[in-house]
Amino acid sequence: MPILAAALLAALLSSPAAWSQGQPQRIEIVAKRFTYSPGEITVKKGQPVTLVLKSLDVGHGLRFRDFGVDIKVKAGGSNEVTFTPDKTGDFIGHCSVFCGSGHGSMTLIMHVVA
Ligand SMILES: [Cu+2]
Repeated sequence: MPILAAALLAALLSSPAAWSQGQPQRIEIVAKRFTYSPGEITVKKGQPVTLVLKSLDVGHGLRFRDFGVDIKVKAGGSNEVTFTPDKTGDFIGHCSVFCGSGHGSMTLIMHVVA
């Protein structure tokens, strides 16, 4: 039954579980004065992750010094970066574009788990 076997293989390869293994985990983060939503994310060490940052108002950024990550978005725009966390722990990301009075306290927590 070669045709049945081929169909079975095709179904397996196109299943979401098989597909997701080769793809970076994708996390959308919405920024607006002076918060991120969600305010906390969890990623896995050694697994590529794509952070998609969108701004609902002015220009914002998101920087994780520990991972050399710095995404910047223009007002109302979006941008993304892909990286692979190489250590576990809790890391605080800061807004990297001055956006007003609450800019200094605009943070996002990233948990990197094993
Ligand atoms: Cu800011």
